[in-house]
Amino acid sequence: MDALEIKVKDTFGTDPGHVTNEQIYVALLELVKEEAEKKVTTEGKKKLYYISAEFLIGKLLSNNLINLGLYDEVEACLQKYGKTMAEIETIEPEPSLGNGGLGRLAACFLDSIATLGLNGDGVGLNYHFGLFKQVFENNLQQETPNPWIENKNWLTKTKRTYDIEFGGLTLTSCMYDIDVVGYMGRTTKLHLFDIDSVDESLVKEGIDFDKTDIAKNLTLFLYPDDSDEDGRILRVYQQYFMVSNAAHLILDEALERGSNLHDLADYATIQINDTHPSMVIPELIRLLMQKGIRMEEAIEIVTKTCAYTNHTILAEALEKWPIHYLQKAVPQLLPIIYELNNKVNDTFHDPSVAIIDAEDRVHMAHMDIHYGYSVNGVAYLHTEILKNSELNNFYKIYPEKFNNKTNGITFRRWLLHCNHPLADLLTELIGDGYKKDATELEKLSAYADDTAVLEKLLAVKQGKKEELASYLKQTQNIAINPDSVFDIQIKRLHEYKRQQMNALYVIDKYFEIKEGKLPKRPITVIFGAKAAPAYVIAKDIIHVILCLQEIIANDPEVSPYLSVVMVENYNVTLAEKLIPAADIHEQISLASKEASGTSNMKFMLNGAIAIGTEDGANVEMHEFVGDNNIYIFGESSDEVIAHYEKADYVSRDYYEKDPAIKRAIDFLISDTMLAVGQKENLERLYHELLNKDWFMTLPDFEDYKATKERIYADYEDRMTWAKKMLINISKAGFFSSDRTIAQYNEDIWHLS
Ligand code: NBX
Repeated sequence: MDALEIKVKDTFGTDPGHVTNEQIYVALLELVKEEAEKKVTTEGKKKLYYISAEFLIGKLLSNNLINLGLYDEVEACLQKYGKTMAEIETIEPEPSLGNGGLGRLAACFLDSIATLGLNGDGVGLNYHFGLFKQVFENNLQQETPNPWIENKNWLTKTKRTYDIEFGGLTLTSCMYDIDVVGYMGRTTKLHLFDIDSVDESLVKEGIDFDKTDIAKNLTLFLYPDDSDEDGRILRVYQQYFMVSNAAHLILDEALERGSNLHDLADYATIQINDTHPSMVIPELIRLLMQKGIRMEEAIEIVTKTCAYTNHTILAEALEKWPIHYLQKAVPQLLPIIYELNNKVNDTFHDPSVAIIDAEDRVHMAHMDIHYGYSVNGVAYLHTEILKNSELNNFYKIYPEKFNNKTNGITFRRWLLHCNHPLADLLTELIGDGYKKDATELEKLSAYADDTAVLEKLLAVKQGKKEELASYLKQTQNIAINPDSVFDIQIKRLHEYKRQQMNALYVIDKYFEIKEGKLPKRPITVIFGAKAAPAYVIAKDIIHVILCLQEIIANDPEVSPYLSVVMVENYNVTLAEKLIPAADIHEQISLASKEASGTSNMKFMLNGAIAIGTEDGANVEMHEFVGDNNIYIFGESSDEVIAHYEKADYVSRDYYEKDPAIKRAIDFLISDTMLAVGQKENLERLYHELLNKDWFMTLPDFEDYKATKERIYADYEDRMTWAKKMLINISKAGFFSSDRTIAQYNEDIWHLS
């Protein structure tokens, strides 16, 4: 009997043919948990704690089965009983415990930490509601709650609990674990802290709730709306709860393994994922002092233990907490933060590197840089910008702390799991060594001129496009033409990512088609994006895209040649369907603003071709594949930074100079748009683009348009295109998170 048959027999007393899909799901869940438990890694004196407010893990079942080497057996067994993994997978809810790239990166990193057999765990929060579920109504985004914890799930409640003190309130934590199964290797843990008193019934309409009752709402939501003060203070409570639990756990485990705490840095290293966990620094100092260590020494110990990763140069995303928030939520940290600040001021006499600024706000990143031993950016260009401009004053003080760790993705989820036909083709051509060592993908380049192989590659892509088309039809009632070019932009909605530039291009194309200039092949432009609930302009951009979708679909002159689709509730599960089906992917951020990007890597691995700016990891991709295999356009990061320094960008100049831009922007408030859209939203975006446009939509438009024409024309030479696909795949090995994690370990963590 197969493992699944045994499990179903033990649990339900029958065979898989006589139970529901839900029961099969439960049996597989148990099976995976048992198998994973056998492989837990705990070796090594030193342990890594990757603390992150987000772990966007996605569905786990198929991925875990693949990593355990059980997938094929289970799939074959299910087939015997007339079922498929695809059916079973639909039962699993997606844990959406993250916003976007930062959270998904943390999940990829855990997979690689486990796969490489490193002694390291993730630490975060057990949000009861993940990132909101997006629904579209009247071409507008609405947010609804997104629960994911059902009776049977991946969480295992442990016995570990701590009393966490806040100003005037003590809450008892409990720790849940999720097994992180590495590829053919070992298992590590994701520890998610929670409290028992959370009250899900606080959520009544939409995603609003009473933000003041901390004992009932502490872990209710990921990133509760922070457009008001109560929401922001709740975030401070959440962050402190996360890091205080982490600090207790770290000290306890170090003591258990023989540390005397003076030597903590030999037993623990902490990676602070952006500034959300930064309070771990003062908290650890506080706890060490409680254990009798003098402050000076406690500061030294912690500085040798903590390392910080920066994910953004956007000023508004760098956390600065008003002191009075901390005073309210975590008064016990203030004496320590004041002391850390005084030491900095006494040494450097430079307000630009102070921890507390003149407006009494605590700069979390500044604390990390002074009191951590490593500061890293997430792609070459990003780290250079940190060193040479954004954090230059810090770089001058601590050049030795700064290092780059270009992001990576796990090839298990983003190839083996999401694209079986491609993985099979690769295995047929170059063997399966690439599954363990991604650099072996290079071997593929031997087939760059092999027409039979190129034909097969195109066939795999076509199959995935057809799959996506039927999936979207079934799940969202969206019809797309699998014989059109799939041109995809999926990522959080933000002005710097410039979805609005893509939308203006769509409008331009719409006019061209109306004028009789028809594309050689129909084009399907696909978007997937959630906008932060309080980010008004981002929601207006979604509105415009949805309006365009409706207008074009209902225009018989245009719809045979162009369609626009915005998928609803873009998440990891949808990404796994969209990425393998893409022909072209859009990485069109304003140069200097996208720290790295990681969807670019996923698309590349799946044989899609990028149109992009020289930004984030695009720069490295460009170097790897060369000019012929990527479409780069637009101003450089130096040019963009110069615009900001000189404040010389005037969007209206572009509007007046370029008739295509004028026509596209005017269309936003045309009768055609107003017939399907909301006046308020459309006019607001129109004025924003004309009068402000902080993220510079217009300077690159002309070059973008010309580059799009080139890419669509090149697509028609199918063999040359297939060669580009093959070269992209063959050069993707560098972007494996196994490489990234090996570098973190080599340069920062030093785990055995
Ligand atoms: O982190 C993203 C960057 O924008 C990407 O360029 C990068 O590839 C990725 C991984 O390094 N940052 C990100 O996702 N940030 C957040 O989601 C975020 C969430 C809350 C917050 C600030 C940032 N307060």
